Amino acid sequence: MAMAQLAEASDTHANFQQHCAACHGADRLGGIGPALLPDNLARLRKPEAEKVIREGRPATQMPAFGGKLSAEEVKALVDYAYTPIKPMPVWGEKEISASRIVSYAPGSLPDKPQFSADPMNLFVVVESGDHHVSILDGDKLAPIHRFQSRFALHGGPKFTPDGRYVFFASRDGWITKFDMWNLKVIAEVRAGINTRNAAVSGDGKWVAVANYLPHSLVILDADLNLAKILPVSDKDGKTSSRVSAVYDASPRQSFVAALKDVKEVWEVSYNPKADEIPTGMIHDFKYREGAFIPGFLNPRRSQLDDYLDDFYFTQGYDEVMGASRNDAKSAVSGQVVNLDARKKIANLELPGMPHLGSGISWKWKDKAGQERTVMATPNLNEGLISIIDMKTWQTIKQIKTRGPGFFMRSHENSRYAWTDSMMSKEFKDTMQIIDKETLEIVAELKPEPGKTFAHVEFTKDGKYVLASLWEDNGALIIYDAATLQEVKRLPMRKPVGKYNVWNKITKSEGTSH
Ligand code: DHE
Repeated sequence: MAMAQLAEASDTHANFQQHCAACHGADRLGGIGPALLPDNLARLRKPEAEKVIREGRPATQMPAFGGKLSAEEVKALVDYAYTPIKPMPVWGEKEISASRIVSYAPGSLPDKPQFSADPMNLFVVVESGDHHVSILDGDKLAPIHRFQSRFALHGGPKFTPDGRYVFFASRDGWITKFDMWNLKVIAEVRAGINTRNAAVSGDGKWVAVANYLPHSLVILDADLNLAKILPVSDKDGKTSSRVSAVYDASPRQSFVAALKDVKEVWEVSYNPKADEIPTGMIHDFKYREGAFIPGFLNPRRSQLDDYLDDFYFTQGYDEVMGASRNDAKSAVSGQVVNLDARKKIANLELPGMPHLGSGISWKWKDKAGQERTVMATPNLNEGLISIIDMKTWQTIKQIKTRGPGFFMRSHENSRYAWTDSMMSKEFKDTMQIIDKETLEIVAELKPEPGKTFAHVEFTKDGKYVLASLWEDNGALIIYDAATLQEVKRLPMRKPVGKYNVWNKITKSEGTSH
């Protein structure tokens, strides 16, 4: 390498360490941000990647570097990100199993809650300011415990059906099992190098982990022993893929995974009888014509016309309403996939970049008094909430909001749905309240001008709403869900998501699953 080239390479390396390493990892293997490797960037053309560095990326924490780096420096960083790492780090059976830490052996802790609070009305609050988790008593609206978490937890923590255990996933692959009744971390394992999220099976026996790196879906048992690694690629094994997300579909006794780089959706059965059902046969325990499962913990692939980056289940878990993040400007970016027909059955009219994973549903009466189930989704790119009729798949209303938002929440006992505008510079401090009957915005809350205000969760009975003042010296601001008056503040270090045990395990229609 000539001297000039060497100097350029070392500048690029220095720029990477200064501007990129904190989020994407000093070794480019990912951290709070995704891994920057040619495989992971396959769907992004280089000029687009340069634009992302210059202008930032909507809906993420990726800032704009256009003011700090020259066009040549940006180009050099992109070339660096598209250079393969050799040898690629391996994270397979040996590495996963060796990483497992057990702090309390199964069965060694008492089988009843070691506190007086209602175990069904506890909240788990992720505080990303100092990477801690707080446990709150949802009746007294007060913390009962706080502990250090792994670095950069992301996605919803997932509970076992009895609410006793909760599993957290960190962006760098750690899965943590926490005993809610004994308030103890009991086991941990590193299931990947760069992880999206985790799901817990409806029978509480399995944990599925969706990875970006390596390209795998990892199945653990409930004690975090490795059960199976499913390498993720297309049916010919030619193109491997990151997993966008995995969710539990309890009524189907399966995990459903969305893939980022292959146009397929995967369904992995955890039905213990799955091996007894020959592939291609109609199975009797859940009769559906043409449905079959290819055995226990094996993926059943459905081929799609488009990628599925983000999705929402219908109540029966038979359909997923999904969207790709390919073309934020396209008018029709959504699809409905029936998991038994194993194909797209409808298009969804969803402009911008809908965030279906944050969708919620409720029963709504139209002008003729006819009851319908509607689904509402925020939009990461535009200030609007799309309301979709879940029978006809038509968009019945687009509600204009202050700005692009990330999350939505409601509760069966509340007439209001809450949404934020946290992706907007001007209105990130404003929460808007939608009347679920009239589909109109009826109130706005801006408790601390200029400070990010987003993500709410209701108490078990739906009487109070806990909202995040999303700042390092932030707070949970608690509102009366009916009068919308503030009732209390609990100081917190950048509280992100919060999750109520009851709402989660009963799969309340107002919260994420
Ligand atoms: Fe998330 C959930 C994907 C950026 C905070 N986010 C999820 C889930 C997915 C997802 C698939 C559902 C997981 C589940 O329920 O287990 N998130 C993505 C992205 O693709 C995106 C846009 C880009 C990325 O960086 O990966 C992204 N997410 C963010 C953020 O920048 C947020 C605001 C801050 C952070 O901590 O990283 C963020 N995501 C969250 C939260 C949830 C979440 C708080 C859980 C929501 C819930 O209430 O269940």
